[in-house]
Amino acid sequence: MRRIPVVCPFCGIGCRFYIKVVDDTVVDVKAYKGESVNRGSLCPKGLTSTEYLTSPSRLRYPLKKTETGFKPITWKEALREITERLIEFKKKYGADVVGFVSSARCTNEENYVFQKLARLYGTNNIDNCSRLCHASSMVGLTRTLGLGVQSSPFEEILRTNVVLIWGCNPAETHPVLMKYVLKAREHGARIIVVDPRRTRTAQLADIHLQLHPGTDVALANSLMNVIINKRLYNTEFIRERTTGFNDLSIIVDEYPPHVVEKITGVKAEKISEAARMFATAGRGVVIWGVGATQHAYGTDVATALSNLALICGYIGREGTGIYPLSGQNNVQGACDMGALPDFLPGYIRVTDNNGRGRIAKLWGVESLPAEPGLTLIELLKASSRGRIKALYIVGKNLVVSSPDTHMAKDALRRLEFLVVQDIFLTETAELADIVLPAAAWAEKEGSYTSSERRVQWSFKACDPPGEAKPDWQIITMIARGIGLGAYFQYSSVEDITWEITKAVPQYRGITPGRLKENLSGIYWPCPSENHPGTKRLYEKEFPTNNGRATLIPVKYRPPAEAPDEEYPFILLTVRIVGQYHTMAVTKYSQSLMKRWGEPYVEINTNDAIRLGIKNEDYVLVETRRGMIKAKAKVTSKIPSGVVAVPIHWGVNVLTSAILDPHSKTPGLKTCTCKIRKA
Ligand SMILES: Nc1nc2c(c(=O)[nH]1)N[C@H]1C(S)=C(S)[C@@H](COP(=O)(O)OP(=O)(O)OC[C@H]3O[C@@H](n4cnc5c(=O)[nH]c(N)nc54)[C@H](O)[C@@H]3O)O[C@H]1N2
Ligand SMILES: Nc1nc2c(c(=O)[nH]1)N[C@H]1C(S)=C(S)[C@@H](COP(=O)(O)OP(=O)(O)OC[C@H]3O[C@@H](n4cnc5c(=O)[nH]c(N)nc54)[C@H](O)[C@@H]3O)O[C@H]1N2
Ligand code: SF4
Ligand SMILES: [Mo]
Repeated sequence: MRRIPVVCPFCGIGCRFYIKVVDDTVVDVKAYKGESVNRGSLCPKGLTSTEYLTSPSRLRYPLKKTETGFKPITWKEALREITERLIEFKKKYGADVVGFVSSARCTNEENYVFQKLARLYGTNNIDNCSRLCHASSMVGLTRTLGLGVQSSPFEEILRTNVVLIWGCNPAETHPVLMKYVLKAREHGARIIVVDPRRTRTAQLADIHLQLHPGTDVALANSLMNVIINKRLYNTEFIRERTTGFNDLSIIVDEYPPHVVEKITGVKAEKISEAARMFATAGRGVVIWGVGATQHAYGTDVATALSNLALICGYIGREGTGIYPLSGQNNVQGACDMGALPDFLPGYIRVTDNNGRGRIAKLWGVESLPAEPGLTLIELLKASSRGRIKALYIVGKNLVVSSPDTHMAKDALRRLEFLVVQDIFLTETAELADIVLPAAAWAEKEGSYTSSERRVQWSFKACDPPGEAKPDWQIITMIARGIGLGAYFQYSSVEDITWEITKAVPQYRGITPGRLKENLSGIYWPCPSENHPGTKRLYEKEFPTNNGRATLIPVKYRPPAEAPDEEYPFILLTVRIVGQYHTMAVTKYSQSLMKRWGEPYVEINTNDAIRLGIKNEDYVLVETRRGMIKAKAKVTSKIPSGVVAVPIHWGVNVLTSAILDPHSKTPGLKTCTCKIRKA
């Protein structure tokens, strides 16, 4: 029997566990009890994560689309076709007609080589799934703090006095983080939850601010209004470590609780009580999720939450911190590696001549493209218009996860050439000209970076099925095929990890050797090989020009779609603990499907009575873009006028592709709808 240490392939908490292998067969999963984030516990997804690996539906051979469907082809044929087409597009139209979509499910090394391929091919048209969740936080926090990441490790939560959880339901989505919150509560910390629904997380709160969807900026400003008017803020911190307090005070003055009660539906006294509880705790943390960020004003919400933490001085000290949770297991790493249209590895702007020059020199080329590329949804929109002619998508089920499925499918169908590299024949792969079979997490090795900035090595436990290969190998083969072989001389994953230590300043001391020895991982920034890594950021200064954080006031703007006579309800798209995103992999897990196998629509009890809908009746939910059918779950946990649908069963036929102007994140979280009995 062998016990192979791996990192969970699902969420950004980054749990560590062992896979037990007997005679090359995976037999069991066992949580790692050492100094990992999970210290012995795992959620249902982690526990069942090996089930889908052996599914007979796994992709085994490269596939080519023919008139009669897909036919298996050899790797040689697949590579020839892809590389010939890539060369042809560049010659005929220039490199910017091709887009690259990277995977937050792949390793740092794979994201690194993929963005390198895009850039050496000649374009910055590369993005990853952070665009759908995390980008608003990245942009909002970069403008306030200088860097868009989680400031502190989760263990800080154990030393805090108040936990503010905003637009996030960790009881379902980050169960291992929830353990930290519950422990903090045992030690006496207070919990405040901001969510339109009475979620499993909200049920544990001391105060639940059940706001109308989309009114977050008004509520955050009102909390600050109380904190400033009652002088509950941290004068010293504001004076020494921030700028912009006066401007902020002027704007939040427009949001007294009695005014904001009318916008948010939250009672004025409750706003004041929460503000007092938060600001007077001495130590506090703010955790937020995609209920805060997936809106056309998501960047403003992230900015407002950053302001709120700053005026209380809840950054850079023990028991404090901001936690813009990164969703997928390696979305943090994908961004760190520069799988972004505006940033090179290590958050160097593509427009920064010096920084770009340094990377070009490291890669041994004269120059690199200096124009920012298109973001994820912009790539789709440009495909619809014929401006993007080919896409190479790695590990992303874009057809199902993007807003407005009809638009997304149409965009992909219009492409002249689509390559999808995945572990299953997903809805997106079905539209491809060539499908490439990838090895899954346990079948390859490499590093992943969790929401904590904790970089961990995952070892190989078993072989991939058929002729599937690790993503980094496939990407390297394609690079060689288009004449970039000299820049992709990697014979192992470690060769790439070493290059990352040179390209990404924050990873300088994070060598493959250290990663393999330290199963508990290393936190970036880690400037040298003897540096232990940095758990808590901003203790002395912020990475801004003047070392201070900037308080940037933001104003409330009403949601893009307001309920009207035709579409009187607000639809929320939410997650449940036992399913993951588009179900691309979880639908092959029998244990999860048995318990969490069916979609539903949460509807308020009074609304249901009014519409003649009983629990478990089939209902139709319709928006301006599409319709779904599912069973009703009649409940008082959701307010009247709001319905909620789990995202996992193709919810995006309903949603809209409206984008936040700053982060280009789509408003996936809410839109208006109507509902009736089927
Ligand atoms: N089981 C499971 N876990 C996951 C995932 C999964 O698919 N399944 N995905 C992972 C990924 S990639 C991510 S990004 C995270 C996301 O993790 P979460 O952010 O926790 O995910 P959601 O359930 O989508 O949204 C959180 C909450 O936002 C609330 N909400 C909706 N609209 C609003 C609003 O206008 N304002 C406020 N304040 N709240 C609102 C919803 O009611 C919901 O309870 O989860 C990760 N973990
Ligand atoms: N309406 C609505 N829509 C949403 C959201 C929402 O809250 N509401 N949430 C958004 C968010 S936060 C996110 S993160 C996205 C998620 O969107 P996606 O990333 O598209 O969702 P997944 O289903 O996780 O797809 C990941 C794909 O990677 C493949 N894969 C897994 N491992 C590997 C590997 O090692 N190699 C390769 N090549 N492929 C692999 C899987 O088979 C799957 O096809 O959804 C977004 N969509
Ligand atoms: S909490 Fe996240 S990382 Fe941990 S076991 Fe569950 S899905 Fe995996
Ligand atoms: Mo996400």
